[in-house]
Amino acid sequence: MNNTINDERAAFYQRIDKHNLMPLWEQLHNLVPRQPAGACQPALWSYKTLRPFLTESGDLISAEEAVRRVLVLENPALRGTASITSSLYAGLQMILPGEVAPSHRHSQSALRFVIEGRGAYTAVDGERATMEPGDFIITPSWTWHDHGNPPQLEGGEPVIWLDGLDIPIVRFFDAGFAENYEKPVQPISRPEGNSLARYGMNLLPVRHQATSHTSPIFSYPYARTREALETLLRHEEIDECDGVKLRYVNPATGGWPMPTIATFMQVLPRQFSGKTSRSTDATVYSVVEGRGTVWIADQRFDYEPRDTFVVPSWASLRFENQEECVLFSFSDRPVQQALGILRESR
Ligand code: GTQ
Repeated sequence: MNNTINDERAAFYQRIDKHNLMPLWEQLHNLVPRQPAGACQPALWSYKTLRPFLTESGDLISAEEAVRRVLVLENPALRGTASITSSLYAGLQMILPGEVAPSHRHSQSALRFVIEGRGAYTAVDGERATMEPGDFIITPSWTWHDHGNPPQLEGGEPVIWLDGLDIPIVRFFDAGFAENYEKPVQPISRPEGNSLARYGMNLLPVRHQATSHTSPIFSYPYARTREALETLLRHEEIDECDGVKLRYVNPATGGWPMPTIATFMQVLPRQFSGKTSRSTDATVYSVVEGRGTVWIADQRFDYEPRDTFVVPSWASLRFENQEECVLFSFSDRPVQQALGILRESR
């Protein structure tokens, strides 16, 4: 009897399969899981291990030929998709003294988080920002951007940063466009520091109307972020999960710097034994200062400065460290908030 019905069902599935049909009841539990069940795995990329590969890539291809000389950090469970989480892309980009990564623009939003080296710049819509380690820089959707490392008198140094893009999100929507600028380097129309003076001093131009989805500031220097964290660490309550954690904002709206990617900076105090938290926005971390331990789901990772690690959606997360640690991070939180599906538990 049971066999008969199973055979009949199997035969039915085969017949409807030819018509591009499938029975929901065989898949319902996978399609509407009780809790997040994505493929994304916890992982850590040791900077010590991958730094020599960046040097090698510098001998193999120029920034001009590569357009962007990047080693993509692929989640071990998402190989072949250029994704570090289901929704986000991350890579380490290197630019050598004298090189230019030519100007282009695309629908995808990008962030740069500077890891190593000084003297390079990113130009965004007519203004340059010199890159210093720990700086957070945005290149919003459809803005012209090029990167350069002008030759210095003393020779200069390689500059390396973490790229975070919403490539998988834009790919999901099939909404991606891109074009190259007519020249490798875009013209400069405003002096460096102009947007920070206009929008980054707790002041706004008097008739400024916030009309854009993106922050009018495109460089958030580490020196200021670090000072804020230091002050709060000394005077404020420490969150038992996050230490002291701040989010980067669009100063004209209080919203996120870009509509698809949230960014954060946090300091974990000395002798910290954090409580467990979880959240549906899978998050990529870049270690700025200090060595420590992070528990992600049931895995332990020991990190040091410049390492990158990824925390999947709804994985339990717990920090433990002796030294004071500073961590930069980014996630798709603005998208989940806009859709009303963000969930956290602490
Ligand atoms: O710098 O414009 O890592 O377009 C991937 C795609 C960097 C960039 C990436 C890009 C860029």
